[in-house]
Amino acid sequence: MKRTFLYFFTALWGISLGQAQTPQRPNIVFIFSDDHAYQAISAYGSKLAQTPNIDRIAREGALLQNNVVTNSICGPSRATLLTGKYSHKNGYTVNERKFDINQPVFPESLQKNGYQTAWIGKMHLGSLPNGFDYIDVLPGQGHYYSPDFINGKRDTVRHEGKYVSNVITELSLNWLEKRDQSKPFFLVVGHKATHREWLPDIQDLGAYDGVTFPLPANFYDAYQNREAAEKQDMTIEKTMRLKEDLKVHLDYEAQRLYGEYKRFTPEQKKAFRDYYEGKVSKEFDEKKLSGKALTEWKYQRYLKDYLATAKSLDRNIGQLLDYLDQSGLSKNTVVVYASDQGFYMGEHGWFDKRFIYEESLKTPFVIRYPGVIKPGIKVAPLVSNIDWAPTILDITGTKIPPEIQGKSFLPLLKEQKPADWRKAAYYHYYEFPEPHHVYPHFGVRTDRYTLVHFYGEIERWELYDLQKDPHQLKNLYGEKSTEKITTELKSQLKQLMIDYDDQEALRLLNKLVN
Ligand code: SGN
Ligand code: CA
Repeated sequence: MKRTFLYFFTALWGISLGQAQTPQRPNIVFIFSDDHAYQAISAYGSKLAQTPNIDRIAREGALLQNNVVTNSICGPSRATLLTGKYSHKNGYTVNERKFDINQPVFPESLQKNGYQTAWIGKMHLGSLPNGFDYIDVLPGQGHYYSPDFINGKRDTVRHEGKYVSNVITELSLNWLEKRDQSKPFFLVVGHKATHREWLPDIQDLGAYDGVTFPLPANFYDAYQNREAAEKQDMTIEKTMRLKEDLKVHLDYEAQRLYGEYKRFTPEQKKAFRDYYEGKVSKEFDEKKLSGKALTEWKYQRYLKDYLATAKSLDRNIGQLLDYLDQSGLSKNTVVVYASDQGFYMGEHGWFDKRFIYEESLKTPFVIRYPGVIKPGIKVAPLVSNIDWAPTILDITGTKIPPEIQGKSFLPLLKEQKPADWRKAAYYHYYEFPEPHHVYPHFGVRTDRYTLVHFYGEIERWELYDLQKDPHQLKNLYGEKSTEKITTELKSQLKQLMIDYDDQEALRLLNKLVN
């Protein structure tokens, strides 16, 4: 009798707990894409394309308006996700490096706290980090068609005839089905889309035919008084290749960089040929364009292919969300959608990333957490990708290791306003000269200004007032009226270097300001 009573009360207590507050230790699904610009996401106000499923996460959760990265390229950004640290601390400064697996990563803390962990899809770290019970990842950049995957046993498995985004969803759903149901989980779903060379799924070929995209306000940029911006090698006009990037008279038999076209099935090759030879190349030949008209045609083609890969990405996210709903997992699963960095969609005449300028500095980040995050909120304060690891640890009730450099932004997601929240974000980019000739630089971004110093073969400062010049066309550095703010920003920059212990940058800065 006594026992029945006890059981009854325990059960009641459990129910009321479940109703009153979200159960602890939620699952986390972290959907992590590659090079997906916020300018291409409708939840971020994009008019270029619709992304209904990413929007769904935003509508049911929070959208971060100012999520910056520490170093805007792939490998370094992924290393920051895993470590919650800057590149100079985790050692992964440039893409060519390999991630040093002898360092702590936050999924290990999750494992110790009873979580099952998995990374499926694109990882791009040059090594396989610890902290994952299950991996099934693309080697390096991976392929769009007939992709290979490396599993935990280090076996390579080719998914013949399939499109990468669909395989990633398939593998993720399989893992979710067969996982140990007695444990909460952390799953990274790493997507290859929307990375160059933008090969759409067959069903999305021509998805944006007939659409004319508006040119960004700063598409034509003379790079006046901005030497680094002038000397880069990432313009749509000069750098973007008609053949490999835009598939004009593509050589389907050539062993391209990634051997991508060798991986088509005969049907896929025919579909590509029918579309890119029969329509795109034909149009190109007929128009005989040159000068600005050619650059603008390239811009239109670039967006069409890029957004077609994003269409598949979004559709696949929808499938994953539907699965979470149908399996009953949604209510206790946090879903994040983020990209490894931002990307230029023609701003400054560019594609690619790397620069501290807005479109590659800021990355999309939306997060849904039923019962905790009020649906549809927008988070304005500066959040950094060093904050992602500690936030996930915080959400899962896992102790945040003291060496992590970021801070949990869970309070911001709960609409609290911590007085000591970051007022300025620090940035440091290294990779030079290949592949896009962007000079190394460090800088600081506040809610209103960006101050940056390019170093190496050049020594240049730039200052932007984002309120007056959101398109960053006017370098104010050295102008009389900006002396005071420049001094303030330099001291903020120095303080950030000290706080984050970037000794190499500090030495360079001290030489410049003393
Ligand atoms: C490749 C691309 C570059 C891109 C880097 C890094 N060229 O080298 O345009 O900047 O990857 O991208 S390609 O012709 O091979 O597509 S990252 O996302 O991995 O950092
Ligand atoms: Ca990337």
